[in-house]
Amino acid sequence: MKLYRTTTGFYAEQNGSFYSVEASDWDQLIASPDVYERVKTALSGKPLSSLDESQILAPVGNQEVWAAGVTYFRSRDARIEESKDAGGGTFYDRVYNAERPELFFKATGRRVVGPYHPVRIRTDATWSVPEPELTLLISSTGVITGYTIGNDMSSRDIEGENPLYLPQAKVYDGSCALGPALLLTPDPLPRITSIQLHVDRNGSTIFSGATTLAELKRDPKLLAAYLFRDNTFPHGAFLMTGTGIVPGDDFTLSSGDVVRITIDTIGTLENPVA
Ligand code: DO4
Ligand code: MG
Repeated sequence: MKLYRTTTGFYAEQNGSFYSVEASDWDQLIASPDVYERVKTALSGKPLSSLDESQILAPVGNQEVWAAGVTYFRSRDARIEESKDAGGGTFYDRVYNAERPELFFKATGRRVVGPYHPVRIRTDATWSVPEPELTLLISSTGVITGYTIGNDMSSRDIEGENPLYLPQAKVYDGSCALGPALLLTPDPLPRITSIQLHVDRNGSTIFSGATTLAELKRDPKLLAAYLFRDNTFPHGAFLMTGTGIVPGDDFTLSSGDVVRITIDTIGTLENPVA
């Protein structure tokens, strides 16, 4: 079952039919550990004929968005390479193998864009990439209650110059896209779930890549548990789980590119680059 936040209200989707969800407060709804049961009651209502895609908003209100890093071997390799001149390389290998994951603050709701809205590259960056990431919805009680698609836009030249610049490489207006829907399920997603990234420029695909959750080194439940250690999230939280797809070193995003991220069973998140 999927849940959408739109300009006209909240909607559940089951088997291609859409139902209005009676709730007035998005934060309260998605922070609840019972969000699945609460949204399920909508399915006894009259289905709508369709949902206007242009009305879909990012599924985030007052939640903080956090991100895990170096959770795939491909990300470890890429970071070692980009930071080797700065002497940062061994840190990435060490965090890939450590018990404690890398977790960093990514965005407030204000910095997040929804489907079809532009993500941004920093004006002072020269090497920018999208990072397609399975994103967890975590209730205020620390339970994973759903999933969405995330784009952790990143400035590789800035983080490569010095790992201490990570917050500047990662956190800025339009640096994060989430959506289009929340897939609500109490079950972990299968390891065969695929994540695909396409970047189009002038109508042609200039980069495509794919991975699966089998390549994700960390258990999502453990990532959520680390995030909730000594931290409370009254509105719940989103946690991006890291990228397993990194384009080659000669690739950088340009204004006008279109980024499409597809995750099996969740959907496709599409954003132009401003
Ligand atoms: O450590 C730098 C960022 C890592 C990251 O964002 C990722 O692996 O997805
Ligand atoms: Mg990332």
